[in-house]
Amino acid sequence: MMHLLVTGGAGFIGSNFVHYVLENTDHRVTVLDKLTYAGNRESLAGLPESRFELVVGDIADAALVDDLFARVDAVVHYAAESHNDNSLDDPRPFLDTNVIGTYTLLEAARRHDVRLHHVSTDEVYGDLELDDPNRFTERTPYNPSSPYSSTKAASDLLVRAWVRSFGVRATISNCSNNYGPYQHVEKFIPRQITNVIRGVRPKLYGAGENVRDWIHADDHSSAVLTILEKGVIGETYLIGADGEESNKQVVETILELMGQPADAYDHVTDRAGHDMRYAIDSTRLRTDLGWKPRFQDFRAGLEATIAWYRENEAWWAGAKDGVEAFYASKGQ
Ligand code: NAD
Ligand code: TDX
Repeated sequence: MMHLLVTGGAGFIGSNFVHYVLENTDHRVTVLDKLTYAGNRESLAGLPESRFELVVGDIADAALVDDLFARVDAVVHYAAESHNDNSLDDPRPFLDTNVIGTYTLLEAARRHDVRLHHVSTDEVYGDLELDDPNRFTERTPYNPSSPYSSTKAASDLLVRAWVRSFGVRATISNCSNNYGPYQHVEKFIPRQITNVIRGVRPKLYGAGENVRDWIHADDHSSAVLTILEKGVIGETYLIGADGEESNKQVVETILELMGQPADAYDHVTDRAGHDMRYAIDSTRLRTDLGWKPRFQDFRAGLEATIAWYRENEAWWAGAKDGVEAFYASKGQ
């Protein structure tokens, strides 16, 4: 049994991880989350008080972080500004949270000698051509494209430096695109599902040929737990479930599953610097640590996610109009 501090635990992937840990282990969880526009208390509603606590605060608050690190056995670091389109609009919060916030946690891990797992993204590797036979591995050079991915790359490099220079006991994972419940409506899949629920046509950036490698959030959670328990200190593990799909294919599947014509979507202004393709080779994680994904059927996973958004309109309705006003101002 461990007492885990989960940063960003009121966000999409963090909240899925907290549910996963409380359901599948005996660990206790304290969440540290600033409850930005992306954090939602409701994603953590109903969890057992004996094993779960939410602390509202900033990961860049050194005094608060110091106090929390003194109380826990390990830290799983999800907190971040996470949306590429927002980073193109206003990069500053990405530097504050993703870079300075991660630095603050690393300094506390160093002082308290606490084990830390840093959650990162495949976007640090830049993008691949559609016909490239290679996928990202732990040896792919860093080449981030956006303000978001460059701050995530910076945070990964800080973790590596704190391991090597100060002996901090840390691991890093770089995961592909997640889908599942509790994802903010600004992101691609929830935006299109909630558009269709509202009678609005899905919006595809550019030609829609860009490819993302989809993984269910529960598979990301099981991988992070595996790395926390069995990962080698200082190592990086790529997490992916062989789920490459073009954005156009995803929109067509959502439309079909929701009873709409497969071509009932609009093409809108493309994202600046839009990465073409992400693809993960997760051989190291599977071979060295024995992990494998449980959700292999993307269509079935999407169907369950559509059902979740239909059943939980109260969870997302408050954010929808503001998000759509933001996109409309960008022609998206
Ligand atoms: P999210 O935006 O849904 O959630 C981020 C959470 O962090 C929110 O609850 C927010 O309130 C909190 N937060 C933001 N700034 C904070 C601060 N300064 N102090 C404390 N809390 C703060 O993001 P997500 O999609 O759940 O992503 C979580 C992590 O996983 C991020 O580090 C992201 O880079 C990484 N990741 C995401 C994906 C994906 O597909 N979404 C894929 C790979 C990696
Ligand atoms: O309305 C849309 N239409 C559209 O075509 C939106 C919101 C997005 N897109 C495209 C852009 C991308 O090619 O869909 C793809 C997915 O977009 P996002 O959901 O914004 O995800 P992405 O930019 O790929 O980044 C995500 O995966 C990696 C997460 O947001 C990051 O936090 C993570 O690091």
